[in-house]
Amino acid sequence: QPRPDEISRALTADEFIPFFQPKVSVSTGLTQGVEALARWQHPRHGLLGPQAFIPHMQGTPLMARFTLSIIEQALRHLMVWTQAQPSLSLSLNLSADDLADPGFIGQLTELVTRYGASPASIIWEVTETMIMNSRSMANLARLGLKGFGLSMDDYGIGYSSMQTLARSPFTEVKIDRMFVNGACDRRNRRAILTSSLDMGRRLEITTVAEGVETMEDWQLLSDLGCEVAQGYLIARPMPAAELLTWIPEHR
Ligand code: G
Ligand code: G
Ligand code: NA
Ligand code: MN
Repeated sequence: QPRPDEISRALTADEFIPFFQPKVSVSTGLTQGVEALARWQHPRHGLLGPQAFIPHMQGTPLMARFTLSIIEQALRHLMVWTQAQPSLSLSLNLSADDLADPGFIGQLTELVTRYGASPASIIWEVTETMIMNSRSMANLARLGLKGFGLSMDDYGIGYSSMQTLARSPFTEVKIDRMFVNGACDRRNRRAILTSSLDMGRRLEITTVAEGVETMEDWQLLSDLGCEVAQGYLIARPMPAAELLTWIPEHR
């Protein structure tokens, strides 16, 4: 249970860093982009995942400081990677606090511009519950108008996903790993996966499957026409330095 002053200290010490997990094309195997996933390099407890700190930042000013820090670090890495692969996209997770803050969209845009990234190369990942209020929905629309990619994350585990998807400027649907993992031998999962992919195609947005762990999952996604895949089968989230050697080997 980290205290606020402990998190604040860690922010100042730059202990929160992004790891990166590749997203690859199912038809070609080529790397399309990377998702930044935050980690805490804790001086005593080692590497900690988001569950250990994000819940303790929510509803406090620490949340915005954290988000901006992760985004800025990720953009700095992206600048280097795009020299070798200009088409590489960067997926960034937003929190509910971020999206509800009226001033935040301006700060995000300013950061992206400062690092010379084009909005089309940045994909903001949001979950359905984050846009249940009108202010967040309006901010999402503003991001869409600026030309950013927008991904509905963890699709399928929410409440009114279809309506939200159809009414919002999403460019991508990311199907939750619950419907990807082991979908080949679980009929109900496969049914939801199949219809989610069909819906994404009909809405003409990019279909992404997360949590691909086996060759069987991969083959099924390929058979079902899923466009992009992410998961341990392809690569685990890794430090930026590792990705620098991973990408050229998987281009
Ligand atoms: O890999 P994993 O344990 O890294 O991530 C768990 C969850 O934490 C993911 O569902 C993701 O949405 C969230 N997460 C990871 N990185 C970030 C981040 O930088 N900001 C926010 N708001 N959430 C993140
Ligand atoms: O943003 P989101 O909730 O989707 O974050 C993705 C989470 O899933 C991260 O915690 C990441 O480390 C994790 N993850 C990525 N690939 C796999 C996978 O193939 N299997 C499982 N179980 N988890 C994964
Ligand atoms: Na995500
Ligand atoms: Mn997800």
